[in-house]
Amino acid sequence: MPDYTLYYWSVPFRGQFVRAVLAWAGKDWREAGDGEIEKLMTAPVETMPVPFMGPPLLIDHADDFAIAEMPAIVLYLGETLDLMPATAPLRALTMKVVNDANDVIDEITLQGGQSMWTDAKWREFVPRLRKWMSFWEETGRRHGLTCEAGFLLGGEAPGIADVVTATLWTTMADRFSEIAAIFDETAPATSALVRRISDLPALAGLAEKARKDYGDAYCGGQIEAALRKVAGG
Ligand SMILES: N[C@@H](CCC(=O)N[C@@H](CS)C(=O)NCC(=O)O)C(=O)O
Repeated sequence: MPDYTLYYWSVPFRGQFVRAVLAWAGKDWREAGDGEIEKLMTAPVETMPVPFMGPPLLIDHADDFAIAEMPAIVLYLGETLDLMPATAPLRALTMKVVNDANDVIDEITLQGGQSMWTDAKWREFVPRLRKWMSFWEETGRRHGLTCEAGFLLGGEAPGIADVVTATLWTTMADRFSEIAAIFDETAPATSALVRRISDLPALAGLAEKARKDYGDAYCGGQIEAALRKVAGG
């Protein structure tokens, strides 16, 4: 049996960050699937492996430990699999990038579809999206990232910040042509970085599996359909 069970819907979206860290670390995991997730979400809180509102939720069977909230899961994997940077500032920056990524996907889906995109709303949002993208470009610039080489937080090898960055932007850009164009123009060095990182075998294999398992799906539901209309399918 694999070491981990991941509870996340059959779409990439927020769960893909956890899948990417697991894949990058060379770990196997079982996907619980939509039915089990629904069952767990509606179970009494006292019986949940960890109190949670919505997935992702990860169970580490070897440690008999369960954790929810995407950044907390990534931190747990980073700590236990020895993937976090060596210094406190770089560890804090790593988690800042993970939390920024979580904020971006909330904003791109209007907080999980609480309202729907219209052309006007999207046009109004694009400067803010560019501002988000520029955070990655500026963070990379401050750590020596160029279009040709380097990593988001410097160093000699990719870290969790790079894996999460690549997952955030390639998953989105590969599915929404307008976002891809804005990203290439606004954040060229980050765009080059995410292509380099996504080409690493573990992440390339995961992206291929997502295509096979989920097709073109990004976050699913009506909000994905609305996003496709404004941001290109
Ligand atoms: N802050 C949580 C958000 C969790 C969340 O919103 N999960 C979504 C899927 S991405 C869900 O299915 N939520 C169901 C619900 O909140 O009822 C995290 O970062 O993990």
